[in-house]
Amino acid sequence: MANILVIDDSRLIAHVAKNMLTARGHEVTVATNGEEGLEAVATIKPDLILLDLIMPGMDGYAVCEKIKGSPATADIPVIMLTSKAETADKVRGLEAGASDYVTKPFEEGELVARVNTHLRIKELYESLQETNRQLQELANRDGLTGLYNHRYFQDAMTKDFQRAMRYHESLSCVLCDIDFFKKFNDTYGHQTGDIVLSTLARIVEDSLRDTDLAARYGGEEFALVLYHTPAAAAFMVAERLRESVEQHEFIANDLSLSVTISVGVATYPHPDIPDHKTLIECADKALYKAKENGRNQVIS
Ligand code: GH3
Ligand code: MG
Ligand code: MG
Ligand code: MG
Repeated sequence: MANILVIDDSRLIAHVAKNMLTARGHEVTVATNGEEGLEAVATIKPDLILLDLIMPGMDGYAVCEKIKGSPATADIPVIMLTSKAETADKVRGLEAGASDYVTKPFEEGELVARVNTHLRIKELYESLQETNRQLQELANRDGLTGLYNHRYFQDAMTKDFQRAMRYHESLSCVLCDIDFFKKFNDTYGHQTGDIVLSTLARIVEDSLRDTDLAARYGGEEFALVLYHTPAAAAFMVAERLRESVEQHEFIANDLSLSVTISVGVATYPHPDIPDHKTLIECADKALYKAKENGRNQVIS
């Protein structure tokens, strides 16, 4: 079941709460002052905290503010334990970030019901966060190849260029374009073209370090961002990729097919490259030259 932390200076109260919740299958840890409570929060990362407000030393308000103030623990629901039914205490506790309160002495049914309610809310919240993460990831990806999409690439470039400038790091942009792909589609069909595109995406990924970024820049164009990579090293990565593609046997509909790519490389720092847009433009110009020079080659 759930991992619950009870923080109360009264051992009797803590014991009663522990018994009630253990009987319902929960795992319960007890801390008898604020400091000990915060330590337990950090080490056991409980699913829920029952927190006494009036304690000697660090009181419940201060403990609650600490828990809510740290991103690592802010989402753990806190239920206050208030001995007085005084509204002002409850309001202050809720304002400190508590989700709810239980008045002492406990009525077992109420304690258990409130605990379970907040565990359910937490679970729901976590599943929403997970869905949100998955949606975000999906929104960043290209459907056919699974690589990052154009928008994500542009956003990453904007940020990465800023960082490269600030920390004086080198940053390379590589643009690849399949040669005569229109003719390829016309000859073998669009579906076969799609198979080539997804296979090419895997070759591109395999040619990169985990930290680098690969995106589908356009229809049959791929973009790579190489971090901490000066021009000569970027040229080598691009040349190795060009060679891998040239040597790869693409299998589609029992046919063994081959394609080649032309590649343009640009690297920051460079006197003519003041921003990320120019970096991409330079890579694009280099790619254009590679096409003009006869394709299946890298120009930087
Ligand atoms: P070049 O060597 O100059 O790049 O010639 P190209 O034919 O590759 O260039 P062009 O830009 O004229 O054509 C790109 C082609 O890429 C057009 C289109 O049929 C194909 N293409 C773009 N997106 C997709 C896609 O998602 N799937 C498939 N199968 N083909 C695509
Ligand atoms: Mg107390
Ligand atoms: Mg193109
Ligand atoms: Mg092309």
